[in-house]
Parts: sequence; C-alpha cells; structure tokens
Amino acid sequence: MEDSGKNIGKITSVFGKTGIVEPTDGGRLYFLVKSQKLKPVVGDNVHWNKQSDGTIVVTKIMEPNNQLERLNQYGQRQIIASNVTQILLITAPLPKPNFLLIDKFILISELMECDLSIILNKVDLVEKCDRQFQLYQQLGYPVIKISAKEKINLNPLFNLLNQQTTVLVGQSGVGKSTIINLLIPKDKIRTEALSNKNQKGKHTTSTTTMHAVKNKGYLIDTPGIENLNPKILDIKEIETGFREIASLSCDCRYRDCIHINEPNCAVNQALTKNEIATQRYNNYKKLVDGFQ
Ligand SMILES: Nc1nc2c(ncn2[C@@H]2O[C@H](COP(=O)(O)OP(=O)(O)OP(=O)(O)O)[C@@H](O)[C@H]2O)c(=O)[nH]1
Ligand SMILES: [Mg+2]
Ligand SMILES: [Zn+2]
Repeated sequence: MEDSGKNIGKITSVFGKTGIVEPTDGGRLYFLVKSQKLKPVVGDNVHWNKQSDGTIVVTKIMEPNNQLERLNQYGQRQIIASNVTQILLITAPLPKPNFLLIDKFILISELMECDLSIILNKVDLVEKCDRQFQLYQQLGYPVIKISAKEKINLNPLFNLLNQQTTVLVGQSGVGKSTIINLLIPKDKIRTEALSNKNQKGKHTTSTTTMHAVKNKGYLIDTPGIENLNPKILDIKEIETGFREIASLSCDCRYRDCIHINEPNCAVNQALTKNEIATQRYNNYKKLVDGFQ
C-alpha cells in the first residue's frame, strides 16, 4: 500500500534519478524519481510519497520562482538550481576584477529577481581596494569588505545568509571555496561528500549541493559557476541589469530605444555629460552586441 499523504520537501542534492530531499518538518531522505518527465534540481520544492517498501518517490516538482542556469562544455543550457533568493558576487584585488563578468552577474541577479551583494575578499592584500566598487554601492548593491584568510569582518557575511537561498559566484581564484569552507563546517561537507559517493560511485565535485546554514539559510555549492547564462528573451531586458540606464530609458524618444545610436537617446546624452559611468555603458553595449 502506498502512503498517499502529500509530503512536501526541498531537494538539496541530485545525482541522476536519486538525491536528497529535506522534508519541511526536518530530516534528510534519499529519494528516487520514477517519471522520465521529472528532472529535479537543487532548490526545487517537491511533493514526495513513501512507498510500502520504504522508498521515497518524488511525484511532483512545484513551479520554481526562478532558475539559475549555465552553459555546459557543449554550449548547452543546464539548470543548476531553483528558487535562488540571493547572489553573493565575490571579487578580490587579485585576480584583477573582470567588470564585464561582474556586470553580467548583476544582470543575472536582476533577471532572476534575486538580491545581490558584492563581497570584496582579500582585503588583507590591499587596504584601499573598494574605489572601483563605490559606483555599485551607489546603485544599491551592498559592498562588504572581508578577508576569508585572515577572518576579517566575517559577521556581516554570515548575517547575509539568514533565511536566504544563496549562491556564490565570481571569477576563479577570488576565494569562493575558502569562503564556503568558513560558512559550512568541514565535517558536514565531508559527510555529505561521502554519502554522495555511496550513490552509485558518483563524485560530488561534479554535482551541485545545497547546504543548510544557520537561521533557515541554504548555501548552494556548485562547480563551473563562471559560465552562468543570463536568460535573455528580449534585447530590452539587458538594461534591467543596469539600473542607471533603465531609469533613464523612459526619457528616450523611442520606447524601444536600446541606447546604441538612436536619436534623442537620454542614455547617450547622460553619457556625454558624464552622468553615467562609461565602463558600465560599454559593458551594457557588449552584452547588447553579444545578443544580436
Ligand atoms: N590573501 C588572501 N588570500 C585568500 C583569501 N581568500 C582566499 N585566498 C586564496 O586565494 C586562492 C584561491 O582561493 P579559492 O577559494 O580556491 O578560490 P575559488 O574562487 O574557489 O577559485 P575556483 O575554485 O578556481 O573558482 C587560494 O590560494 C586561497 O588561499 C584572502 O582573504 N586573502
Ligand atoms: Mg573553488
Ligand atoms: Zn535610449
């Protein structure tokens, strides 16, 4: 006899057709997916049933609020996680910040309707390293300076995780793994890694895991986070990643102005008057060129 009660839970790991679901009332269960159509990813809220032999079967995936996707090595879209509420954009004085990538991550957060904070790591290396980030603070993205290595100013970072489903993004070498190790106790990562490995010999390094953190937070740990893909359907959506451009847009003569070389463009006028940053505009233009 099958248990027909609709149990609800959140997917925290996926390995093919199996993984871990955290029931809303606590605990962790291994699940199985029987339907070919259901493809859960971490962060999905699901319905599950317990069969008479004890097997936990995921029967339904609830419509997610958003999905984070990347391009895999073949250039195909691959969904990494669902229901992300916050992106922490990790940067550092070294490696030198790639502002096109930074602006792309900001666009992704705006399209996904996520919060975004900039974490300026490795402040132990250079004292004055936030000048280039003042602009982002003015645009409304909080900037927090930390050193993961020297454990400087970590409390504001910990507090950001409260009740959020967070993903860390940033260039290779900025300190994402170092920060994740501070945020999640090591023994927990190890146990999860071991249990993952038991599942048909698959390795955790190639999978995405969601760790529960204090105060109802979740932290998504995923490899290859540099190849995130903004889901742009219409060229006009690109300006949502550029708040200063989007807010001028209503003053352009044409409603569908994309601020490249249209006449009476409020954005281009602001640019000539130095009212918006050239670097941001140039990155906007590169993303527009890349879309066309
Ligand atoms: N000086 C200094 N070095 C740091 C700090 N945080 C991390 N590092 C060093 O930076 C290097 C890269 O750190 P990782 O945590 O591996 O960086 P990552 O972002 O995970 O890199 P990928 O996995 O390649 O994407 C390591 O040698 C760390 O020890 C810091 O606050 N200060
Ligand atoms: Mg890493
Ligand atoms: Zn315009």
